[in-house]
Amino acid sequence: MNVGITCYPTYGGSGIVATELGLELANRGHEVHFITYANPIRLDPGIPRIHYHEVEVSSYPLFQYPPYCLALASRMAEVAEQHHLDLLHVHYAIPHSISAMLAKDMLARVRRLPFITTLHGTDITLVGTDRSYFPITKYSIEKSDGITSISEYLRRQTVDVFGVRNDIRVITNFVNCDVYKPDREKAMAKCYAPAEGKLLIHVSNFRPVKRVQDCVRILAEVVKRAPAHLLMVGDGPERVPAEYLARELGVERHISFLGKQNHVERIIPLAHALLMPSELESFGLAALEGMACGVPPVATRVGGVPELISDGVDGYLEAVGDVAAQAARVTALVTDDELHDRVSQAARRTASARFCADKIIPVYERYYEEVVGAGR
Ligand code: GMT
Repeated sequence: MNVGITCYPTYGGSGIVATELGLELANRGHEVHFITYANPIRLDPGIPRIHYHEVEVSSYPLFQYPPYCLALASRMAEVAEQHHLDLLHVHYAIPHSISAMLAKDMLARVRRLPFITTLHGTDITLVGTDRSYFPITKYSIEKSDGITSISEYLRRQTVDVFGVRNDIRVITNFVNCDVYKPDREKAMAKCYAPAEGKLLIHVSNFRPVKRVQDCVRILAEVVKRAPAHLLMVGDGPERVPAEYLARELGVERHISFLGKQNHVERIIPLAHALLMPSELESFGLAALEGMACGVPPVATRVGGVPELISDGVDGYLEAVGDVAAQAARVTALVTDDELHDRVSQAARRTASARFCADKIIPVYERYYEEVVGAGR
């Protein structure tokens, strides 16, 4: 198939899922056209069957807000016509599905161009419920030829909040289990924490919803009982407050802020536990990446996370903001090798059995066939 994919190309779960999906589809012989305003961060250039079309938004003194949504729609229509796209697959409803809808209308006289919208979470739970975006988000969902959601939780939320009647297909996040894999020796860990015991890791876009400061508080509790060092991977508005808190709690030498990293699959396997203390996660891709690497996640019982983690089996779920409980779980994992091995192996098993790319990508392919076939 010829597939057009649009996503936010910067750091964020939806862009990562879209990029990994495109790479997996290209590996399986599809022609994949990314239509975005920048090269998606995990997309290394020069991969066969991957094409990149940049969306340029020209500014003009009259445009206080350059109309990205329209520039994207024009580019989508152009690419679809030139490269005979079978469908557009947009990630994150706002504004991508509206642009796809316009592109579809623009081509309607020439050919059918169905589009699928994948809902990732904040497009529904935060942005979409903002009154100014609510009607257009609802409309874009209703107009999509196919809708997927990354968890059952998000599917229910979408139906409850927007009252839409579309069939919303749950297709979960996935991970490439050959790329994300355990490293039992963890030999490179000492490059990050020479003499400071086990590594902990947090990976996110450092937005308030991630409760990044809880990671610092958890680390501060853990180091009272066992030597540990926390790697903070990513960047965003909560980074500076977290750095400040680390100094305030006197634990700054036990934490490294690594910023944005393109190859987290090389760093995650070095850790003994992954911290995900989020206020909300519709799925929790970072936890899945940790599990595939045999790194047990210590997370919060929110949104779609219980669909991924079985508490006490392949990771832990605690209440949002309960730093003491999360710190106790992490302390147990870094001090009890037998417990760590058991949870680590179960985490890898869950990732392999339910969320590996080779299980999920065929589900997307079948859905593409269904949506494209519906118009024949
Ligand atoms: O919160 C993020 O990491 C960004 C956000 C996005 O849409 O870019 O992530 C959402 O999509 C991820 C990939 O599908 C999910 O794994 C995250 O759980 C979800 N984030 C939230 O729901 C807060």
